[in-house]
Amino acid sequence: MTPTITAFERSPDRGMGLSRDVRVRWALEETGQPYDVRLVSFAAIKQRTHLAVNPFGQIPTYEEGDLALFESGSILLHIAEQHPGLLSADPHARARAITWMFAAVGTVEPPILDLQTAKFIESDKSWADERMPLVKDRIRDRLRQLSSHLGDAEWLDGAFSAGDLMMVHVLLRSRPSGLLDEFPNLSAYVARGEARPAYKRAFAAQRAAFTDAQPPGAAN
Ligand code: GTB
Repeated sequence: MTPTITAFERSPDRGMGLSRDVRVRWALEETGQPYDVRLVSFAAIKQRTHLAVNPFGQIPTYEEGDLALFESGSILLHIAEQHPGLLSADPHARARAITWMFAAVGTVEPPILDLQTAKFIESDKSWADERMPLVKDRIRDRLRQLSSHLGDAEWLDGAFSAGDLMMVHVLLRSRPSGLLDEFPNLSAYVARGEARPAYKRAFAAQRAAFTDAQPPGAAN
């Protein structure tokens, strides 16, 4: 059965590929799975129909027959477990790839999200400017550790896996701040992810959804 995912009809990132439906689209593209997309508004995700699928009122969600999932990590793991291409058949390599998925969402993503909060939600606070260097340094700490682990390797643990997919997408969100560029091997790692045909298809699909939703000439 073809799954249906949700994505914003007008993504706040203006189609730059940063919204979390992109990691799900990318996983479906890597594994060659067709999918449908239900585009939703900010208002709609706070209403009962959507809350029945994601009690936190967020995208992405994933519906397949009578299975309804939320949390991009859980959706990605489900896809990777159902279809070959993102997890090794070797049990240890598989477990390590899942570890990297958790590391991406649980260890690397939180400080990157904190910078968004600092910039867009807390910027009017009296202490905002004073706190900003700390927020950025916490991201740098994680990027430095990851950079040191990756070294000259192509991917985090041998062949490209669901762990790389999640990590690349998490790191993309640190690029607009300029922090990713401070670590050339991580920039190159992200660029390798973006160069994958499956990523390009996922990016193009979310970009098209954004531009289709805009009045002519509004998107750039
Ligand atoms: N832990 C959940 C998961 O991984 O699925 C987090 C899901 C989440 O935060 N979803 C966001 C959402 O629905 C959209 S992706 N937010 C609405 C709300 O919470 O009310 C987050 C996002 C938003 C904006 C940008 N951007 O502008 O760059 C990037 C990503």
